[in-house]
Amino acid sequence: MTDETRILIAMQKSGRLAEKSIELFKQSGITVNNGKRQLLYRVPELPVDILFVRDDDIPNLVASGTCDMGIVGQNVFAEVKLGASEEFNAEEYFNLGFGKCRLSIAVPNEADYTSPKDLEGKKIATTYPNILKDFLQKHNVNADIAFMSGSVEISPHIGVSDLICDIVSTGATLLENGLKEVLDIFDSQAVMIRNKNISKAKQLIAERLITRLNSALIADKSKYVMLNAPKDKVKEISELLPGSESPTIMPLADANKVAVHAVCSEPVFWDTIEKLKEAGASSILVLPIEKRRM
Ligand code: PRT
Ligand code: ZN
Repeated sequence: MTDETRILIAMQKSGRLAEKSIELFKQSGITVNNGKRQLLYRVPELPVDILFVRDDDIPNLVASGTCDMGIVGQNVFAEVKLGASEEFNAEEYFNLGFGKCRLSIAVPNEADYTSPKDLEGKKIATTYPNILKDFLQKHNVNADIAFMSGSVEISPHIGVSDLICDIVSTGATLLENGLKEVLDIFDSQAVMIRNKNISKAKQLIAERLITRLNSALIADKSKYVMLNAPKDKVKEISELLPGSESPTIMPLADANKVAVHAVCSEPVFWDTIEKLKEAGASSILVLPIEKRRM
């Protein structure tokens, strides 16, 4: 009988998602310690326990109800779900915005590629046979899938495959291996998944946790912008501030200018700064917001 008063979340023990997951929890005011010998961690601030495992095990741990929720890449979740022989009792719950990558088809630099039809009869090496199979079926293409658990990028050079279907982030690995990315078949990011039959009591805890994570994610994107603006340009400059509702306008010693302070809920990119300057803004300061309660 599981404890109905706490939820158990599966998290990657070490790897690309581990650090970011812990960081997000910390930004949400939740302490997580994945001490090397510790597999189970009891969060002090919320009725939440964390189980540290390999990412590949997370979808099934959640689908089976061993864990209530889990943080995993959408690529791994889709791969396990597509390969499940019976009803899969886990679902995507909340996108976490980190761990972004894509599953792409890549061919040797010298090879030609124009459309999925060019994959017909080819041998494709991948760690994601189910997602690839699903893609090929949708495009009515018959190809031979060669499963590899790692080092997929070297397979065309050693004659194991004609081309590959692998995770790409910056594209540097493909470049180093003389391969070119020709088709993105699946976009991924880290996602919180949950068991479909989670109890009402646990659902309430899950919602409390998600509210906290969401507020940290929003705060991460939000910036506090301070600038000085000519009085007659305030309206134009305020409209340039991304995702800001109503900025605070304050007088300055120079009677022709005012100070504008605003919380921008969307990213403030360099081009926004350039536009603000062009519109007459000066002394522009963009500050991170540590946390925002909702
Ligand atoms: O030990 P465990 O089984 O838990 O971890 P793992 O080694 O299986 O996974 P890990 O930690 O490498 O990745 C976890 C998740 O991070 C993946 O399932 C993706 O959802 C996500 N992710 C984000 C990535 C990448 N970016 C990424 N770049 N996963 C893998 N890569 C690899 C890719 O396979 C390729 O070898 O990085 C290389 C390509 O990177 P670029 O930047 O050169 O294109
Ligand atoms: Zn793994």
